[in-house]
Amino acid sequence: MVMITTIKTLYNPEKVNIGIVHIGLGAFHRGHQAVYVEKNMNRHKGGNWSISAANVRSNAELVNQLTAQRCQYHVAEYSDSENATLREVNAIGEAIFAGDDKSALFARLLSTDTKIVTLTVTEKGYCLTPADKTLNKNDPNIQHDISFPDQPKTAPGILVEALFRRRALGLAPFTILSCDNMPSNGALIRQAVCELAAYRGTEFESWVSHHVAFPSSMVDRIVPAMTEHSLARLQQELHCTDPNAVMCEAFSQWVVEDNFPQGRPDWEHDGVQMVKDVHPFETMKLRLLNGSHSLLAYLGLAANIQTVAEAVALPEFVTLIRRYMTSEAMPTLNMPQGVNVVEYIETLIQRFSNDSLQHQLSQIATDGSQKIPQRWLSIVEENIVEENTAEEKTVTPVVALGVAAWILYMRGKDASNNEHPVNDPLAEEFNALHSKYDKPEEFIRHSLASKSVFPAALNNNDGFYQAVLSAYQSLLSKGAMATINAMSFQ
Ligand code: CS2
Repeated sequence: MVMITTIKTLYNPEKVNIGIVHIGLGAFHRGHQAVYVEKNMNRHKGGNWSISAANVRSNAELVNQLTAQRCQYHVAEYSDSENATLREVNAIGEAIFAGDDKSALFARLLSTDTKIVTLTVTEKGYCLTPADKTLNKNDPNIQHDISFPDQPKTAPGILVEALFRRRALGLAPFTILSCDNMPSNGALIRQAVCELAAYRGTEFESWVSHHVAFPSSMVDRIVPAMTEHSLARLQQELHCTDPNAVMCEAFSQWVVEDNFPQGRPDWEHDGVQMVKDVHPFETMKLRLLNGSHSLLAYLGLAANIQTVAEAVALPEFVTLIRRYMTSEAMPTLNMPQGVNVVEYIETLIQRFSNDSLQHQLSQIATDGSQKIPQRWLSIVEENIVEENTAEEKTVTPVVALGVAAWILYMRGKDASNNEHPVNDPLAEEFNALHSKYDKPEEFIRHSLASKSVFPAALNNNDGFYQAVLSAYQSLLSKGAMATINAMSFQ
């Protein structure tokens, strides 16, 4: 039996105005940002900050389904398997699928009412090279957007074209707010937009860099992708038959850099932390929460485990992530003022144990090449610089084990040679490396030399190489559980 609390919309959705355009309409947007906007409009009984939410590549089906329900949907927030809040949300005023025809999206982006454009386009949507964070000019979609700027395919290309047209019309720009899991995400979208804008002339590029604000933000809520199974559970447990509902944890956090020259909702009254510097929050969350998630994903999958809650039900995994967080990640963090790191870590472990979510490890494992640089590799890099050890001994054995498990996953075959799909932009590159170098020594050396993922300091670092190699060999010969055991209790 689940105890259900229900929360209804308190404003008339027909009487609000759209002020935010969001690109990347998935479960996370519906369960996180849209809920903060909903709370804001509930408090004001309406307002001008309703959202026009767009998908530009995939998921036209969700757009159609939402439109069929006038964009009303529900968010089921589970504190645990016995307590949930079912929230009605009307904060999305319209849903747009901007595939080949982007006219509806551009109409919104050019509206004088649009003050903010928010993004959840995932790490790869920024079209930056993971290792050095500059625009990836080898990306065919970026090449397309450089050659045909008025028919953009990428998120940075769409933003540049919209800003170009706004400037030509004499309109003020909008503020671009990144809500993706990357440190300094505002600076990253600025980098992509400005590099691309430079192809439209230096004058325009200078207008963008002087007039467009790119605040950073740290977003946090565990919102797994919806499945038939989770929809069926909502129906059974909460009597909710909404096909667009999302299921998530009760916890939610949004820390936003307060830099909105075109105006913003008064989110500080809705639980959003509006701050001057988001960076300490971002690194804390990425290295502790997301870094642990990635460890659970690659090692859990190697041990044939399917969900986060199943992994942390095993004491070995809890010991492993606790050790990673306290001995490897924590020493590199400048914790935000007022946050107690020990409590933060314990809360994370509790959040991971929320078994009502059934958060699939395979979902977290997606796009690892875009995720591990900011989650793990920056930790190793900083440790190397700080230690400056002559013998190059690695001080981050758990990250080395994680990297070994990631490389194993990227082969597309587990230790027993059972195949699995690899959903990652660099899947082919790593598959080719594996076919070319069948000796573990060579495969690992060449994998770590991949400049698309590993920073220069790790391309040829002997201590790190030895640690990854021995972990990889142990994963192959002893399997994941024995490897973790040997490491956690040594
Ligand atoms: C996860 C995140 O899929 C992943 O990579 O680590 O989506 C995670 O659930 C969120 O960042 C939590 O805020």
